[in-house]
Amino acid sequence: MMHGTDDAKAILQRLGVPATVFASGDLPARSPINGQVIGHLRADTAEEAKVKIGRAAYAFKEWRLIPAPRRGEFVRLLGEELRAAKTDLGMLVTLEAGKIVSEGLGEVQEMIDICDYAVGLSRQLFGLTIATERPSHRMMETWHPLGVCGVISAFNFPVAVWSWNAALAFVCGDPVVWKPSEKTMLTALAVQALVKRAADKFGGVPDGLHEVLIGGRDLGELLVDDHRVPVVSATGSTAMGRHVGPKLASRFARAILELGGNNAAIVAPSADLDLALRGIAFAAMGTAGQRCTTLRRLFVHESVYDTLVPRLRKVYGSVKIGDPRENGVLVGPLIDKGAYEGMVRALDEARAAGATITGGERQNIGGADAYYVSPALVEVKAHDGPVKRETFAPILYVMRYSKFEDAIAMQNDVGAGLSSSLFTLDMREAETFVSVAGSDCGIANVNIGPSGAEIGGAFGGEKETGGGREAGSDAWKAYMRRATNTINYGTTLPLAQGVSFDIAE
Ligand code: UN1
Repeated sequence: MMHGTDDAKAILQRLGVPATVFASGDLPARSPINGQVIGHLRADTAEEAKVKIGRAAYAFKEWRLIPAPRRGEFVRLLGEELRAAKTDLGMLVTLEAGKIVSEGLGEVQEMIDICDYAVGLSRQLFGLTIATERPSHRMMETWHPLGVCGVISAFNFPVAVWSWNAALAFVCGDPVVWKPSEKTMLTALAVQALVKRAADKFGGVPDGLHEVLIGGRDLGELLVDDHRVPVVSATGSTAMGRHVGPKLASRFARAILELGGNNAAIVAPSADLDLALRGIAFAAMGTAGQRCTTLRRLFVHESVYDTLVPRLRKVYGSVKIGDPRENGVLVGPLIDKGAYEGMVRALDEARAAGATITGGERQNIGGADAYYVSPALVEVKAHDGPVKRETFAPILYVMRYSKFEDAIAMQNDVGAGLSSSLFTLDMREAETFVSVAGSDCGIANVNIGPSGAEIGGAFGGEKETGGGREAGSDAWKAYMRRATNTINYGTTLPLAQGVSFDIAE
């Protein structure tokens, strides 16, 4: 068995982070695998953070003038660095966030994918040419770089969510100032070193194109409040979003919010139950229930409940929990004690309301400072109480339904609106689910679970999830500003709407 501490240090050094950076300071970086401290970092002071934002604002003046396809070349080089570093960076994600190896690698793959996407996008940042009502006029849209993009990211996808924002921001002409989670600062430093490698290869990247703020919530606030940052993409809880959203609105900055989810799956009578079982297991237990897209609520039709749920109970009882580096382990640790306590609270509440719980116990793995739990399958009587809020832990609440419309209504009857799914072979149900009368979420899937989206689609959700969209489709538009241009190449000045305004001379 590898030793977490030494491993992380060796990886960081290979990725180009000098040992001095994580050798001393007030901020301990811990591994949830065993609770051990794997480094110490020094927090940026408010003054230092402001200087970094200033450097990024200065870099904008230069970066915005570099043609977008050239900016794309920088992102292509970054993608190459990520390919070369995939094993190391993936393992660092495993060490710092506790993901199983395959998911750690998957997260880095997601970064590579968005880089590839952004390279192509760098030649497609186009606007429309629009018919004008005036003769000898042309009307068009131009998309311009917006300015410094602030990125606030969470521990659970410590690097992929950064890359969705950064790869797009870079090709769109925006520098990035990144405030990573205090729980995953080492992966952020590793990424910063890889960005630097790509920048050195590119040559001529302005100083300050990418800055990392190391520290606590105060630095996130500072970023949110700084008028030199016109767009902030923030990933985290709905509570965080309620705080950040109004602050950004008060200075008319753009907010890309990716907040809580309380994602559901509906299993209909016609569902392929083998497929549903696999889909549910990955979505509910994967990443130890710590994805914003994790499956948290399951509505099973009464005609298949007694076939599916016992099978699910069996899977819950047999899934391997343990050190995420070990072969065969599917469920690693919770991030910390707070996460464990949140899980206990939710389960206590459900139990008090009469739920039947399979699993949910703390496991004796990794020592006193590590928090491993068996995933909990919680059969509830009513769609109420803890079922209706997000607990960032592997808890799956299961309920019966009899009418499809009721299942859709329950699935929509929560604050969050991130992701949703339906298992069915009935095309009427499938089409209804993805129609306006179906799921109210930003992501609605059929015959796959709610998690594990690929980068080509826009990622994000409605209602208390915050409304932001990141990654694919036209999410890039949030990182640019649109100018509508009307050009008169004639010799007269016809006014729109037939207005006349004849001056005497
Ligand atoms: C998150 O949990 O913040 O769709 C992001 C998914 C991943 C991203 C999750 N591609 O589950």
